[in-house]
Order: sequence, then structure tokens, then C-alpha cells
Amino acid sequence: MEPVRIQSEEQLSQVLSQTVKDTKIIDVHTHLFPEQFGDLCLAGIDELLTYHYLIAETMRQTHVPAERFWQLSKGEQAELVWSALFVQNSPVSEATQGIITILQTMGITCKNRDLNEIRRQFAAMRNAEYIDMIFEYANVEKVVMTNDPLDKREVKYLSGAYRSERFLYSLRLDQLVNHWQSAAVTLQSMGYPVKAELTAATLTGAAKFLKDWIEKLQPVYVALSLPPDFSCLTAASGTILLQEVVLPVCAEYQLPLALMVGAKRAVNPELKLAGDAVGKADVGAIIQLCSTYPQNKFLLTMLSREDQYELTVAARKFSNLMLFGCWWFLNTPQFVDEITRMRFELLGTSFIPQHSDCRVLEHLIYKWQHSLPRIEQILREKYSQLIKKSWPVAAEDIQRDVNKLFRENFTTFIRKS
Ligand code: FIX
Ligand code: ZN
Repeated sequence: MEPVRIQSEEQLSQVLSQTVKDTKIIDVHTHLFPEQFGDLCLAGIDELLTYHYLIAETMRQTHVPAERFWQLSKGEQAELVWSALFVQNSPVSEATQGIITILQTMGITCKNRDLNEIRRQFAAMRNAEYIDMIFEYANVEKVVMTNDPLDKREVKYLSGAYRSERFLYSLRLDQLVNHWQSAAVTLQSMGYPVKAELTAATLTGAAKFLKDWIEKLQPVYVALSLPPDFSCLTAASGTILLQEVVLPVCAEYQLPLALMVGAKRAVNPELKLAGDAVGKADVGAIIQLCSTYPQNKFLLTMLSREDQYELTVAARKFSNLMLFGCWWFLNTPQFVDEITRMRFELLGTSFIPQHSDCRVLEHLIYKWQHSLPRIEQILREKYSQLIKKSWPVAAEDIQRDVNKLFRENFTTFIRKS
């Protein structure tokens, strides 16, 4: 049977919205953990309010010294954030609007802006199906976690046999690659024969560590964040580890390497996680990696707005380069719109438009509810232009494209040959 052509704007909007609703998302980068990971599984209003995005904003609106803030209990921190950003000021920033979206979607009322009332409503909702309910609200099927076996709090959970269809592992190597001196000490304590200097035996030991964890976790990819000044040309220990250990092991196991480039870590260390900033990076270094290591696959996101155009053009040149997400400070309505539009115009449907970067379970609701309609709107405009030019657009075409964007571009890219 001939596919049915979409004839009108109205029909287009209806088919596209329904298709987006019917397409379960694979969220390719989060910091979420399942309940089996104990206190690493964050949920509820106090965790939401103490998200580092909101802590940074609270520090601007109050004069509480950071040191004092960190001495407060989690509940007291949440109260301070609530008062500073939701009572004393209007919640207009993206991260504060996110809280409002979550409350509204979950049917939580806050007429008097009373945090205790909100806490009671959250508590009343917690039951065995809570996680299912949040995934359902967000229309997300699976999330990729960020797993670091060198993280003392996490390793005990990673050492168990936890495996799930919903929470997929990714192996994060920031400690190993960016902080080799301290990583070497931990590896030694785990029995790997490594030294602070990167001798041949040490590189072999580091590779063994990596292979052991790949075999244990079966991650969907290996991940690493790189500073803005990353270059392949230096003899920095991180560059050596990347080139001599990470890339060969990833190639051997046919695992993509997800690079997140451009975070300037700890520009204000007093703020802890909230103290990271952004710097313009060098897309030339990415081009060099993609061309020097054609047998490797790279998932890539960059933090600086200024890098987006060059990076998108680079992706046109290398099929081993898959762009993903509008990361962190770029995950705002304006930048999602700008970056996604450019990517559609230069890459067609061959990219992964968004990831959530959630740290707290309910973040899934707002991160996706804020970005999905923008991506949908850009697609609507593109299909509409095609229809006006008499190109036949069918519901099946829309289903194929939406499925690629939110699922298949990722599943195909991580597939082993
Ligand atoms: O490196 C990362 O994975 C970043 O996403 C985080 O470090 C950052 O703190 C974050 O949560 C951004 O959304
Ligand atoms: Zn992240």
C-alpha cells in the first residue's frame, strides 16, 4: 500500500506531535543511578533544590559564604535555595523554571510557596512505582549512567552484579586520564602494577584496568571530559594515556569514546561542582583525533557556544564522529534552538539532538519537557517547507526520522560490527 502523504500543516502538526509522544527516548548521558545504588540514587525536592546549577545561582542572590553553605544540612541548604530563588526572587532562570515544570507536571501545588507543603506532597507520592512514573512522565525508556570505578562511593555498587535494561553503564575515565597521579595510587591499591611515570609497564597496567572494567560492566561507551586547552600535540600525561591506552582499548572492544570538551573545572573551587565554567576549545584537536584514529568512533559534545559551528562542520567530514546534546550551560531554550537548527541544516538527521545530564531523577521531566518541543518545532518547519515544495512527506518518514534522532542514531553508533 502507498504511504499516505501529509497534505496540510494541521495534519503535519498532529502526526509529528503524536510521533514524538510515541517515541520512547534513550537518554545518552545522565548522572542518574538506580535505587540499587543506595544513596547515589537522588530523588525528591531537597535533592532537586540542591542541584549545583541552583547552588551557583543562590550564591549570587545571597551573601552566604560558600564555606557556611556547605556546613548546612541538605535540608537547610534546600531551604536557603528555596528562599533565595523562589521566594525572594522570581524563578526565571532555566534551572529554576525546571523546578516549576517538575512541580506542575507532577501535580504538586505550591500556592503559598511553602517548601514543607511541597515536601509533604513529594513524600506522599513515593511508592514502589515512583521511578516508573517519572520515566513515564519524561517519555524516557533507558538512560546511560556515568560510572567511575575510581569513585570511592560508587565502586562498591559497581563491584556487584547489577545489570538493567533501563540503566545502562558508561565507563567514565576522568579520574584515570585527567588525574593520573592520584589514579595511579588507587590502581596500585587495587593490585595493578603502575607507577606515577608513564612507563611501558604502567601503560600496560592502565590498559589492564580499563579492560577489566569494560568486561565487568559491559558499558555502552567509554567517556571522558577534556579541558578547553586539550591538544593531541602535547606530552601531557592525559594525552599520552588517551592515545596509548584509551583509544587502542576502545578500538579493540569496538566501543565509542564519548568526549565532552570545554569544561573549565573548578574556576571557583569553593563552590565544588557548582564552580566549573566554560572555555573555547580547539575543534582542530577533534579533527585530528577523528582522522588519526579512523578505527575509533567518537561521540562528541562541546560546551562553548563558539565551538558549535566548527564542530558541526567537522562532523560533515567524519562518519566516525557523532554529535550529541546541547550540554550544560547550552541546555537553555535559546541555545537548544540555535544549535539544533544549525545541526539539522548541516547534518540532516544524522546527530543526537539532546541528552539530559540529569543528576536527580525528576530532572528527567524538565530537561526533556523543555527541549523536546523546540526540537519538534524545528522539524515541523523543515517538513512544512518540503510539503510546500510538493515533496511527498508521509507519516512513515516522520516516524523513521524521529526514531533515528531519539534512539537509533545512538543504538546504531554503539553497535559492534
Ligand atoms: O562532566 C560532565 O559529565 C558534566 O555534565 C558534569 O560534570 C556537570 O557537573 C553537569 O552536571 C552538567 O550538566
Ligand atoms: Zn554530565
